[in-house]
Amino acid sequence: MGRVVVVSNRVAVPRRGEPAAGGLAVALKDVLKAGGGLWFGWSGETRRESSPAVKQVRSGGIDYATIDLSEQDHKGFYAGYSNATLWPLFHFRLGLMEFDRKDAAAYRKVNREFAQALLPLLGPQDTVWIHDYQLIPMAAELRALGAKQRIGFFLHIPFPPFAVLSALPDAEQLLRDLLAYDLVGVQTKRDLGGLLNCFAEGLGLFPDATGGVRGEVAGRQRRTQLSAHPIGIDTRGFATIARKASYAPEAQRLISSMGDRALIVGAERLDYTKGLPQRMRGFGALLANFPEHLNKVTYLQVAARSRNEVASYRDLKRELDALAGRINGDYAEFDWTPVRYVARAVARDTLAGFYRAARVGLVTPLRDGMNLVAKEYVAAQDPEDPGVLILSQFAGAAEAMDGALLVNPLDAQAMAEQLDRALKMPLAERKERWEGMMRGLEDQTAMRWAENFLTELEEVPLPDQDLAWA
Ligand code: GDG
Repeated sequence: MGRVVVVSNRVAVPRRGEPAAGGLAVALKDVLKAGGGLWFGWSGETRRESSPAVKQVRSGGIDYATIDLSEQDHKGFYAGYSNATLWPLFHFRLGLMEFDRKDAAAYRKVNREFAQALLPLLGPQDTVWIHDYQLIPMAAELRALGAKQRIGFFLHIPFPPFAVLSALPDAEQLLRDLLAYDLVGVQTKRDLGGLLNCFAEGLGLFPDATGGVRGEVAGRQRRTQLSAHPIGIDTRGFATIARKASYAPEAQRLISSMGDRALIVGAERLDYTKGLPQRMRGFGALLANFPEHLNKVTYLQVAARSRNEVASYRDLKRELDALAGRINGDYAEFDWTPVRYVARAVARDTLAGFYRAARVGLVTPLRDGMNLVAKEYVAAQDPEDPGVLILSQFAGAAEAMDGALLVNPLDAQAMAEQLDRALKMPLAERKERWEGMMRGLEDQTAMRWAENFLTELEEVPLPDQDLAWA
C-alpha cells in the first residue's frame, strides 16, 4: 500500500498561533495521518517569477509540500479562470461569468506546474486525491508526464448540465480532462445527473452498467468511475464545540442582548451564490407581512469578506449594506434593531455558540454543492430545545436533510411564511425534525465521506498495463 496524497489549491499547513482548521481540513488530516500521507498545493505566496522549488515540512505525522506561484499566473488562475469563470458557471450564473483566453492559459499553466512539482514526490503505489474546480486538468497534466497512479477527483461545488456548461468556450476540453481520473466524485445525485448529461451531450459518452465512462487520454483508453459522495462534518466534535461555546462570553453577550426576542442566524462567506440579498428580502417580507413578529425577532447575519479582488464580490457587499440599512431604517425601534449585519469573519467556536443560541438557522443559497453551515447549525443545537433549519432547495444539503423547512430563496413571500412557521413551531415538532437530521449527520460524517471516497478509488480496476507498472 502506498500513501494517500491530497492535492488542493490551498494547503492547511499548521502554523503556530493560528486557530485550528475547520471540519474538512480535520477530516483530510485524519485520513492522511492514518497512512503517513502527503498534502500538496499552493503555499499561499506569490512572487515575481514562478518557482519550481517545493517547500516541505512535516507536522503531526503528515508531510506538507507547497509551491509558490508567480503573481501574474496566480491572478489569471485564481481570480480569473477559477473564480470569475468556473465558479459562476458551475453555480448556474452565466450572467456573471467572464472569459479570457489569457486566464484560461494561466489556469492550464498552473495545473501543469502543480503536476510537474508533484510528480517527483510520488511513489508508484501512492493514491492521489485532487480537490475542486481550481485543479480539474491536473490529472491530465500528470498523465501527460507519465503518471500511472490511481488518481481521484472530488468537486465540492455543483456540476451543471451541458446546457449551462456549454457556455464555456473550452467546455469539451474540461470534460476530456476529467477522463484522466480513475474516479470523479460529486456531492449529490443532482450533480451526478449534471455530470452524466455533460458527458453524453458534450462528448457522446454514456455510462456503462457500473457507472463509469470510457475515453482516450494521452493516446490510451481509460475508464473513469463517476459517483456521488455527499460531504459531512465532524458532527460530534462540532456539537461539543457549540455546547462549550454557548457558555463563552460572546454567546452570553449575544443571548443577554436579545432579551426575550427570538434569534435568526445566517453565516457564510460574502458570496453571490449564498443568496444573501434574497435572505434579507425574505426577512423584510416577514416584518412586512407578519407584524406580530415586530420587535420580537432579530436576524444576525455574519458575512465573512471573501474574494475581494473579483468585482462582483465588491458589488454584492454594497447591495447588502443598502438592504440591511433599508430594513433597519423601515422597521427599527429606538430599542430594537431588526438586522444585525456583521461583514467580517467571527471565530469558529463563537459562531458555533451563535448557532446554538438561534431559534432559526436561515441557509438560502441560490446554488451550493453541499453547504456545511446547514449541517453545523443542526449539530450545534441543544437536544432539549433545538432550533429550526430553513434551507434552500438548491443546496446539496437539501437532498438528505428532510427535517428542514425547504424554501426557494427567490420567493421572498415563501421565505417569510417559512420563517413565521419556524418561529411558531412547537417544541415536539422541532425535536422530531432535529432528531431525524442529527441521525443522518452522525452517520454521514466528514471522516466517513473521505473513507468512502478513498475506498471506492482503491477498488477501481486500473488498466492492465498500469497494474503491471505498479
Ligand atoms: C464549498 C462549497 C461545500 C462561515 N462564516 C464563517 C465561517 N464559516 C465557515 C462555516 C463552514 C464554512 O465556512 C463554509 O462552508 P460551506 O459548505 O457552507 O461553503 P463554501 O465555503 O462555499 O464551501 C460548499 C463545501 O465546499 C465543502 O465541500 O459544502 O457547497 O461551496 O464551515 O462554518 N467560519 C468562521 N468564521 C466565519 O465568519 N470561522
